[in-house]
Parts: sequence; structure tokens; C-alpha cells
Amino acid sequence: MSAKSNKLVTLDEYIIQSQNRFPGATGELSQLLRDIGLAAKIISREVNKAGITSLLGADGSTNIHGESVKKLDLFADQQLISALDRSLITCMVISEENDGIVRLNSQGGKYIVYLDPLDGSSNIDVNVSIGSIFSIYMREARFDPNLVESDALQPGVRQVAAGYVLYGSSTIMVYTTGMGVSAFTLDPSIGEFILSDDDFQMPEHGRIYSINEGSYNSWELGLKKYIKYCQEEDDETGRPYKARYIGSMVADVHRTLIKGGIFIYPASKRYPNGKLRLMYECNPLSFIIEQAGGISTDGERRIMEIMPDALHQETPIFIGSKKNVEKVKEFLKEYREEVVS
Ligand code: P6P
Repeated sequence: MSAKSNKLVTLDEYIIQSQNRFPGATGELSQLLRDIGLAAKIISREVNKAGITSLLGADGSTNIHGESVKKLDLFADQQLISALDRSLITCMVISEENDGIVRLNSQGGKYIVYLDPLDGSSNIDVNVSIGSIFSIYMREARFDPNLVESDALQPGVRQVAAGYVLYGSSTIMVYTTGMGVSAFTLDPSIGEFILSDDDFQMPEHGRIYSINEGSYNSWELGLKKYIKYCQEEDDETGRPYKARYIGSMVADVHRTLIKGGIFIYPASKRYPNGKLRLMYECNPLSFIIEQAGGISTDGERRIMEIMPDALHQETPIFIGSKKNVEKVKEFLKEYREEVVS
């Protein structure tokens, strides 16, 4: 990301400055974002030395999706939940590492937080970038003070904030509160996230497509035709596009945000509803991409308008630059209509 800011601005300073723009702000959301920033610094430290500590490798358990849980997953989950618990403004957390809702000490807290504590954790052992994803909702006022799962089943358009931390060659935190996309880079020498961009807009078109082509044979025809379109020669649209696939959604979507293009995780024979989770992977990253001028869809519906009926439900996702996503939607529509007619 190109640095638009000349003066060094830390995450905490930026959050306070942003809050001051809203006279009615109570400072609670600011505190919540700072809590996540603190947990991210601690997780970054452990991720960057996992190879020389006991945190590498699986802990023997599996999560709700039957995936092997890596020790760093649990560490990240614990750090984020305890950071949120300390400031008593979050009433519950839903995380990939916990089957149901995690009720925090402040049952009266006004926020609900979804977490993918360490997305891409299958890449930990091979030193590939991984990330933490968060999605923040307001708890809806109800007469019954007892927290239930349905309090957390809100569509992505109701997110009050969302973002991610990418633990890569450097540690980057990207978030939005609906007023544009802000990006920060961790300076380990002072332990502070430093502002690198405060209103990032992504390219309207990109020359990179990102999808796991190993599941090609089980894709719908329109998607197969779109990927072949990406591979054809065409100077006007800069095709053939480049294929890039890291296997960590946060890293693939961050590259798409910066360079443009499209990331796709479709429905397939193995994952009939897609593999990626709506509430703590697709919605938060869609909020970021939309705020940066992009589009995010399940092939038909805007991701953030999907009404969830389960905490851990999956969805197919086509996310990225406006022109790239519009093009794949054309192919899907054309060949779905052919099937119907
Ligand atoms: P596949 C990582 O396990 C993850 O949940 C996402 O971060 C990533 O985009 C996807 O799964 C990769 O899945 O099937 O291509 O290995």
C-alpha cells in the first residue's frame, strides 16, 4: 500500500482521532479495536518465532469442521478472547475454534465479535502467511437479557467494524468502520502499528485470478468457462491473467485488495456450499473489499446481504475488483440459464 501519511501515526492515535470525528462516540468501539491490536501484537510475536518454540504443529484436537487444530490456532484464540474480555464491552465471541457462542464476563456488553483467530493455519508448518480475521456487530436490544445464538445471526451489512491482521513478511492490520479502509504496519522495534494508508481504494480491474484449480472438474460450467476466459490472449484486457493462489484466504484477499483481480472459493463436490465461513471469513473481508470499491458475491447474492441461519455456515465467494467480479457473474448467469432452459 502506498503510504499517504507522512507523519508517523500509531494505531491508537488514529483510532482516537477517528473517534473524535464522531461527537456521540462513547469510545467503546475504539477500545475494542485497540484490544484487538494488542492481541495481534502478541500473536505476531509468537507466529514469528513458532519455528523455535513448542507452538508449532498440531495439538491433537480437531475443530467443529473436523480440521486439525494447530497449537498457534488455540494460542491466537485465547489471546483475542482474553483481550476482548478485559474491556467488558463485548458480550460474546463466536470463533472458528469454539462450537457455540463464548459468553464473556460482561454479559451486558454491547458488542458481538466473530473471529477466525488464525486463518490459513494449515500453512503454519511451511512458513506461509497466515492471518486473524474479526467482524464486529452491535448486540440488538431485547427484553430477554440472556444471550442466545440468534443474537449473533445478523447479515454482514450490520457489521459496525471488520478487519484482519496478516502475519507475513511484515505484520499488517487492515480494518474498516464503514468510513473507508485503514492499513497499519507493525514496527517491531517500537511495538506499534504505524498508519500506512487511511482511505485505500483498490484497482477497478486486475490481471490476477486466484482459485484452487485442483477442484476444476467439480466446478459448474460457467466457472470453467470464466477461468478459460482468464487464460485467453487479449491485449485490451491484459489477458492471459496471472494465476496466484496462496491457500490462506487473508493473504489471497490482501493481495487482491492491493493489486486488484479476483479471489474465488466456489462450491464443489467436496464443499457443496463452499468451504469458507460466511460470518468470520467472508463477511469481514467483503466489508473491507466493498469499502475499497470492490464487489463480493456468492455468485448471485451480495455476500453481506446473506441472512445467516447458522454461526459456522459456509458460502461460495467471488470477491475482488468490480470489473473482474462483474465478468465472472456474467459467465455464471449465462451458463446457469443454459442449464435451466
Ligand atoms: P484449499 C485455510 O485452511 C482456508 O480456510 C482459507 O484460508 C483458504 O483460502 C482455504 O482454506 C484454502 O482451501 O481447499 O484450497 O486448501
